[in-house]
Amino acid sequence: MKIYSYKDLTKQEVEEICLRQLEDDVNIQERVKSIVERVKMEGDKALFDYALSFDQIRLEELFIDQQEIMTIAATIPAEAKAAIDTAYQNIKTFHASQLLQEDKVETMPGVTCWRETRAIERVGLYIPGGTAVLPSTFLMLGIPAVLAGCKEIVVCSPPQKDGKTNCYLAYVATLLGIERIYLVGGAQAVAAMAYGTASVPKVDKVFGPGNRYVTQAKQLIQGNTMTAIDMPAGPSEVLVLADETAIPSYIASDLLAQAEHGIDSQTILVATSSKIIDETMEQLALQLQVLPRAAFATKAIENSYSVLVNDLEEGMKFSNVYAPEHLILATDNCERLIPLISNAGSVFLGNLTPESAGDYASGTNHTLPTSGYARAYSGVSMDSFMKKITFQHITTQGLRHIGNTVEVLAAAEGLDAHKNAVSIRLKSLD
Ligand code: HSO
Ligand code: ZN
Repeated sequence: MKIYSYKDLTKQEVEEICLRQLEDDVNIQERVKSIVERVKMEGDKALFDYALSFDQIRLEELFIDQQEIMTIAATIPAEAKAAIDTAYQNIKTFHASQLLQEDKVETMPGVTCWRETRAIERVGLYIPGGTAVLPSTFLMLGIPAVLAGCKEIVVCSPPQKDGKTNCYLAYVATLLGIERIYLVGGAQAVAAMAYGTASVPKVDKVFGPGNRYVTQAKQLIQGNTMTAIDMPAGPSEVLVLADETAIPSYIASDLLAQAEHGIDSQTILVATSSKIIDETMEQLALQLQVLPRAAFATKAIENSYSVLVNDLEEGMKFSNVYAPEHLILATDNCERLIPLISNAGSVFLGNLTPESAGDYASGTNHTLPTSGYARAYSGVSMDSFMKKITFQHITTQGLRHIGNTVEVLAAAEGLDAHKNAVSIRLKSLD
């Protein structure tokens, strides 16, 4: 892992090392375009064909139904069932707490404005199933979708080797009351949910992480259909900010937890002491030896780096330019740094708060902005599954108060019909 010294970096160099590299994009774009186009034109037929060519499965049907889901869910080991139950409760509690009703506001006497939330009616959840199947992602997307009251929740996940889904996803589906899982993966799943096919219903918004094909497909359908997406997603990443009180073996474990996601994951260590960096590298090598996914993690670590900073303020400056998906503050008195954070997806405070806790079970959502998008985007929350509709009501007294202001502004813009919509009413009041 490369080590930079912050004081030797120019502003431009800092920006350069904070850029996430996405190679191959033109290539992927072309391939995704043709997949999306084929799904749009041929619907189910394209999905059956892609299941055969990409997943090597000859599917009889594009989904498994409630009966099958229940049969598969029943095979879940007791320990995993209990863990999913605990995670489910915590995620539900945290997300339910976001459902606050805003007050009505009287901006002038007789002029009342307010907002009401309505669920997005049809949402599509993409649950990856490539190098790792992620029931945790099903919880993170399914719980807020159900709590928000989305009427139709379409779930797509690639088929397993047996042409079905696994017991963890099936069990989560039973908890959420989801009666069908579509066995469709990759860019074709995103296209199917955006355009709709004979089997897969069209949705209003597509959620979920995925590989570069899925990400590209989401971006494509966002531009070409009326379907929205949760956020542009890229490879997962973590930035650990550490001072002398940090524990190198813990830091190494957090870096590796991120690195094992995939070869393009990024793990950044920003530290105030080169001793901590050196000791973390030793721990990294040790822990890597016994990791089953060492091949992914090693590649990811090669793409990553450390930055030596003078103090934590300098470290926070770097972190805000990087805008990490996950920020771990492995520092003494870390609460004091909270006001300095301006860009991050989700923050983990102190030595005993690993990112894994948030990935699975503490309650916060793990669908977060990557690749620097944390500068402008938030992670998935209840808001992601709802729209806010504004309302207003004006009484006689209200119209008398606000009428002239509107008339004058409309005249200033040369929009007489606008002015008249007020004048005609004011006259009838006299
Ligand atoms: N770290 C991933 C989420 C995840 N981790 C799922 C394990 N399973 C992106 O936030
Ligand atoms: Zn993770």
